[in-house]
Amino acid sequence: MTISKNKVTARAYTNIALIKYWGKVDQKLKIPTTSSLSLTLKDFYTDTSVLFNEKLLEDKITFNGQQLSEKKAERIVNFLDVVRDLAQQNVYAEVSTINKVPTSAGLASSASGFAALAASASKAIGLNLNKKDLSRLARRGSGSATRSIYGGFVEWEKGFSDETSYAVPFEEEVDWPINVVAVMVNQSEKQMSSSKGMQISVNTSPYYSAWEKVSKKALKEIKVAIKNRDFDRMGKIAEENAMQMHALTLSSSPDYTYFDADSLKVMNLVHSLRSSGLTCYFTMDAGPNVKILVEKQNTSKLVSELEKEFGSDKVIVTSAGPGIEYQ
Ligand code: 2P0
Repeated sequence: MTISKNKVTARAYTNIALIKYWGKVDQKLKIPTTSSLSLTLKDFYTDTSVLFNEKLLEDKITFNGQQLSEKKAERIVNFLDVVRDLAQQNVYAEVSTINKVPTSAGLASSASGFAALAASASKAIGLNLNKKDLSRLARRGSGSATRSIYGGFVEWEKGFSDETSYAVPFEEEVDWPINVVAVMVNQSEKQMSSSKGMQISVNTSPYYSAWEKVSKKALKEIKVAIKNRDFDRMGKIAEENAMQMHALTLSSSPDYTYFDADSLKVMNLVHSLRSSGLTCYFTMDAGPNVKILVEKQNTSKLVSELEKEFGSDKVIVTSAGPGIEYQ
């Protein structure tokens, strides 16, 4: 194994879960309680460059051009330790990250962030990982990053150990004209991190075992809907699964929520557009922004309705994106 003399740059795209991951059985290894399924997105990504350098006395980490404080860098340094352990190397790294994802606003910046870091750091240190092992490594950074190794529809099989918990592509090349419309109602950092929130739910929500049961069934059903190109069925399952996840936050002790007033407004608008014949479904993650699934022929109508209510700067249209890319 040889450490690269040149910096290695990788790009990873974020993903939105249609069947959510919300809880772990193992905190350190990030083994989830349930399997999940996502769609990788085209317009939200992270570029990360890594160079391991014998001369460094500590890891040096910059994020969007700013050097990170020790506290903010901690999670990244911990991840680099995992990479160093794996490669049996004791060298510090220079890491620079450019994010095209609003951080901590529920658009899974940790998904693209840790997937890009896993890809660039493992290659820079001289590990030549296949995609399965890259997915396992990305999982050590952030659960949702496990899925961002692949493009298109991706399933994260929960497994039961470090060896058995990784993502597999369900449909990498998506030839289905669907869009995801993100409504950015609020870009401020979230109060409750997903790591913390999900564990409170696992430990305290009386509905947690029901969640494990229904999401297993929903995963099976959504895969059939995707294969059959049944947009209505896919959207309905995804919307229901998102609300069932958010019911876990509301039923936790202490209770918490990622909804804010505008999130509810978007959800209500989706319901009313749907009853007026415009087929679209929403999903929401660990932040107030709402993502709407819509078929391409209905996108412009949906966008104009959203823009009337929230303004054009708040509405972003994207679609299926690719897996990890090296530059
Ligand atoms: C998901 N989310 O499946 C779910 C749905 C948010 C809501 O994965 O603790 O940042 O780092 O594994 O991956 C966000 O949680 O949490 C997430 P950790 P992560 O996309």
